[in-house]
Amino acid sequence: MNTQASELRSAFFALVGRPNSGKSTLLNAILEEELSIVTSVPQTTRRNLRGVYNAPGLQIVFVDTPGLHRGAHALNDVMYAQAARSIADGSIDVVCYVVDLSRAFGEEEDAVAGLVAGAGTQVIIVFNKADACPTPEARRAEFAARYPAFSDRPAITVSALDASAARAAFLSVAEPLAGPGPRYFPQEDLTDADMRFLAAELIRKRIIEATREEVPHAVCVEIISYKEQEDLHRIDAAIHVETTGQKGIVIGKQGSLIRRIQNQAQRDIARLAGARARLKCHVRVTPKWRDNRRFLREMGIERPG
Ligand SMILES: Nc1nc2c(ncn2[C@@H]2O[C@H](COP(=O)(O)OP(=O)(O)OP(=O)(O)O)[C@@H](O)[C@H]2O)c(=O)[nH]1
Ligand SMILES: [Mg+2]
Repeated sequence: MNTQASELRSAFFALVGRPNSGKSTLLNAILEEELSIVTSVPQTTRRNLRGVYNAPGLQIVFVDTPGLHRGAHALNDVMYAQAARSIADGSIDVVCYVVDLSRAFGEEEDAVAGLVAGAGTQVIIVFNKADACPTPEARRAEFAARYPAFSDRPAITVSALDASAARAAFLSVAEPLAGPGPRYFPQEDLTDADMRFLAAELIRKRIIEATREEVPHAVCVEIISYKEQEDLHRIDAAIHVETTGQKGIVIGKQGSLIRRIQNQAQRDIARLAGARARLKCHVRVTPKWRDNRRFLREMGIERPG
């Protein structure tokens, strides 16, 4: 459909909430693509990631953010600051506050609610994981009583795992909130993130899935080199962990785990790139990287602005 520039509507939406509430799952459901990595481990998303939704006459730029959580490391501070900044820096028109109905509300939810209430933007409340809550209506009533600031805000109850239903419910509330505005990104672009970042995320996702307890949080993936030769993408990646014990876990018995991670991530990258991929991973011990601000900047986790 041809649309006059004057008829275009657009908006920036941020997806915010506690870790593990389903922000990235919801983003992927809306975009109908596996753009942002999803795992069962809280604090999977570490950096703000933009994903672009296009419809005739409409563009919504979503910003998926790290779950708002106070942790012990500089990494946690950096992640928190990024998500909080996305709410407060004036670049966002609508905050989608993703609330996990399957978990009780506590101090962490209070902090998120406080930030969102003070955002000065439009707000949509997305009550997620309805399927995992025996009494979603009662939980919603509890939320309303605890956080009266949102009583007149649009709200939907969804299960982001049921992607097409969640997408439809979300878009019916979200689309009318976009005002007149330009297309910020070319219509064919799903994101402005590059293949280096997306490849590192796909590798990290496979490591998180293959390990447990502290290991997923202690892993950082660095792309050492990414070369595209015709239809072959050659990627060299360093997997940073904090201790030799963690290194042993990621490598596995006679290298069995790292080989599996490498093979799985190689397939994921090839699918995303639409090309063949050759991935080589090396595990390195970088003690206390989560408290090393320079390392966090070098890895692009902490970003200026
Ligand atoms: N049962 C159920 N699980 C869900 C739903 N939405 C997401 N999940 C699961 O919840 C977990 C976390 O989902 P994510 O999308 O990674 O959550 P997130 O809010 O992005 O988490 P962080 O990036 O860590 O802040 C994953 O295991 C998802 O499959 C839902 O509606 N119902
Ligand atoms: Mg996430």
